[in-house]
Amino acid sequence: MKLFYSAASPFVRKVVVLLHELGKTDDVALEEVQSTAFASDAGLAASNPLAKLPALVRDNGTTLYDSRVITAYLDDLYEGGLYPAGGARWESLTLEATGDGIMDCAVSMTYEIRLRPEAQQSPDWIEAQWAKIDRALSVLSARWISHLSGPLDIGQISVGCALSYIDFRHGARNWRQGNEALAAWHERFAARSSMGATKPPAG
Ligand SMILES: N[C@@H](CCC(=O)N[C@@H](CS)C(=O)NCC(=O)O)C(=O)O
Repeated sequence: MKLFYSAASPFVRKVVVLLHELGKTDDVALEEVQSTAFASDAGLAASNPLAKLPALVRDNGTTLYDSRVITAYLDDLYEGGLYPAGGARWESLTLEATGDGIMDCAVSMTYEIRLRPEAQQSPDWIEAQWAKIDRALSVLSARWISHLSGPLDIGQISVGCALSYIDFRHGARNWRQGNEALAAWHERFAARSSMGATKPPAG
């Protein structure tokens, strides 16, 4: 299989962390692409009409996207157990959606700051996105620490990658203040070898 890949993307990182956790990195070749909302990579767009990363090309030639579909597929393929069965499944999926939603907001802020000409940037938009992240962090702190501290699941992987992305692109936001328990959980999660192996390069 082949994964359209960028080391800076938190959505891609989710997929690669899952592969590390399942011990299956050798099964998926990484194809690095430079693709932005303003300049889509042609090869990626041919496989995923939305031209978003990640996209997984399977050995039969069909492509899966987006990250949630890819992680669910790989977990199913390898019987990884990162999407628990029964009632716990909905908790894991909701936690995954929370992590993914934080990524959506944080990536949107990055695009506003890094891709749009300064005169066209909207500080109100950036702050509105941060307000969503801030609310989500408060809810993670208030209601999810026990789940985050339980057996590894896709929700933890998503939230771990989302928090690390905030550090990577929006480190000045000081998200740990007021979220001390979440910060302590993240410190432990970030020490996993899967996270160490998928650290984005600076820049
Ligand atoms: N919901 C998608 C979001 C993917 C996404 O936004 N990826 C970004 C990279 S971090 C991207 O490819 N952006 C390029 C674009 O918007 O054209 C997923 O979970 O895969």
